[in-house]
Amino acid sequence: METILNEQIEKEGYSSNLYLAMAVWIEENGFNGISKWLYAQAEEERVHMLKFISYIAERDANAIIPEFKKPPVDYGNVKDLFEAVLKHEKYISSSINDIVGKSLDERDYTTHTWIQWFVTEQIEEEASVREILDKLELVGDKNLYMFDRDILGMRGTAAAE
Ligand code: OFO
Repeated sequence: METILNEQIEKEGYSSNLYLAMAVWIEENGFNGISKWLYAQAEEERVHMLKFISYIAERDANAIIPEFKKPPVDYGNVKDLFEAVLKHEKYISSSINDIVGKSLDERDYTTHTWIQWFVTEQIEEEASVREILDKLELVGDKNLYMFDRDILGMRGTAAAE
């Protein structure tokens, strides 16, 4: 269990860096709304990483801060970028499911209960990215200015600050 939880530290930390890299790229391309959404997302992923670190420590195990691979520097276009976010979130959901499965295999009901917060979080995160992709489909390439202006209304207040 300690190993798989440590692996998740790396995945959450990489998620944070990935969204940061996306935020920087999209900001350079003039989409300030989308970049704020991504900066807020990067912050959330950092908080997720910290939750794993403190849970491991609480269970009297060793949390290890890993090396992170470098995220890409170019994400194509706005739609490609959000497709990449969805793909990444699906990957994270499946790794959270692996932790759920392992906690049951090992009869570690404490971890099983604790990880449920992430199960719910992943459902919400995937749904919110799907909603964004649906909106992008609706507005089409010509109205990206409006999409960029409105995206901050599609998440909590953190991104709007
Ligand atoms: Fe996007 O999620 Fe962390 O867990």
